[in-house]
Amino acid sequence: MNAPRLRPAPENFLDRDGVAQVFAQARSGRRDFIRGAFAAAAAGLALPAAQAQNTAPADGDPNILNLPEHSKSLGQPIAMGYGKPSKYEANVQRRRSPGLTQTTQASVSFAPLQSLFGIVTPSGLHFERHHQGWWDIDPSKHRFMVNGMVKTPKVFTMDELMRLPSVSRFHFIECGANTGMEWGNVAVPTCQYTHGMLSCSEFTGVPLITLLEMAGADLTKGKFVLAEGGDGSSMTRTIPMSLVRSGEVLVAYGQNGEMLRPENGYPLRLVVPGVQGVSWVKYLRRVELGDQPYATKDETIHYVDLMPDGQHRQYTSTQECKSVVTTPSGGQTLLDKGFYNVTGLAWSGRGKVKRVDVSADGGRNWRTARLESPVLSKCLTRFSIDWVWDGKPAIIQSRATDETGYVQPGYRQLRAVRGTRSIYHNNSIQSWLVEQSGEVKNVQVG
Ligand SMILES: Nc1nc2c(c(=O)[nH]1)N[C@H]1C(S)=C(S)[C@@H](COP(=O)(O)O)O[C@H]1N2
Ligand SMILES: [Mo]
Repeated sequence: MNAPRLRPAPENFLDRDGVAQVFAQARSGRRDFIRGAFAAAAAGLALPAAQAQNTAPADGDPNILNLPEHSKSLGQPIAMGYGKPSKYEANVQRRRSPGLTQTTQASVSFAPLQSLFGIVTPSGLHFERHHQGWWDIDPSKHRFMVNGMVKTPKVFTMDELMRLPSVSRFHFIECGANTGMEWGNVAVPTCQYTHGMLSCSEFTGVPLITLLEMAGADLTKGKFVLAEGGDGSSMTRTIPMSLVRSGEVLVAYGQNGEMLRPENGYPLRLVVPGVQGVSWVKYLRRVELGDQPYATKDETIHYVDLMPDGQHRQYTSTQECKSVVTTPSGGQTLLDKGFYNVTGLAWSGRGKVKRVDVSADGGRNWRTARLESPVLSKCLTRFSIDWVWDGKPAIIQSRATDETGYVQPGYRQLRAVRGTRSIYHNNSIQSWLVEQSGEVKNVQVG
């Protein structure tokens, strides 16, 4: 049995020009554009770090006793301060796609899902979506207000919030526009770009219901809250009280054991499990209790779904059940036939993932994958399955089912209902073509 060997996408896999070219070609509707991007990228292929470092002598080698430097002499002094990843991991980066937005402040950086293990996204690799740039706000000056249908409107300092009973929970956050470039046809080459507006963290904070109760909220008449951010984008979203009342919605300051990162909303953000990222208002400064939806710009002009009949659907906030194989995925190369651990992520905005099936023949046959623990509600779930590649072309897919019994649709099924001109809530089955050469490409089937 061969050890699994994968060549990661090299650092310069998609340079600025490469990506611009991919998007330009995608817009012009060409279906074979990915080939060009891959050829361009292949020119920059570097020897992977792990291979370059592999200087271990073979059996019988007369140099067998030549120990490497790190086994013979003193190592580095303690690192102290805030730790950093190995220099050999320098290609594991968030990446921006220049084709998507015109300015760096109103933009997205995608998480490198293909390089991650387990379910937690390291905070420094969490995807970013800013409508008007990020801020590093002085927590001693930050205030959070609760008003509207409450007896006593309240203004909290960070110190006051952090004295209250807190909870810590693992949840995914997915931008509603994740996979949004792929509605009409294949548009981007890697899993980072198809699915990387997705991350998962342990969030720590105070349930919003606690703060509403402290302000004497009218919980019989109050049906919705408005959440408002402190940045210049005037990010405002309506959240139904049914979610708030369950205790799931958090006013969070912690992420993966430390304070939120500035780009993720430091010092305070809303956590709305299962709901698209835009409702997770960052730099949270106010929540107002009301009796009807607020119909803000971010839920009437933006974040609506264009249906095939030309009408727009509003308030489609839940992220339906979805999954993606992260290894092997677009941009990677299988070096050899033989054994591989096929692995990926599954999630549902409606609860726990119940099952993931994997196909290696474009959906004709399916096998049920292993779900790695923990399997948590509204959280990423890691799945994996054994696969022996026979060296022939193969199409790898994953199909998730959640605890409500909902099954992730394929493109034919999804487009029959949603058409091809939407942006948001594309939860189709993803297909990766493994070519005879071992190169893996983004394709769409069924
Ligand atoms: N204040 C504020 N909150 C915001 C945004 C923003 O631009 N400003 N972007 C929203 C969108 S569209 C998404 S997808 C998520 C992204 O969160 P992240 O940057 O932590 O990944 O934040 C949401 N909250
Ligand atoms: Mo978003």
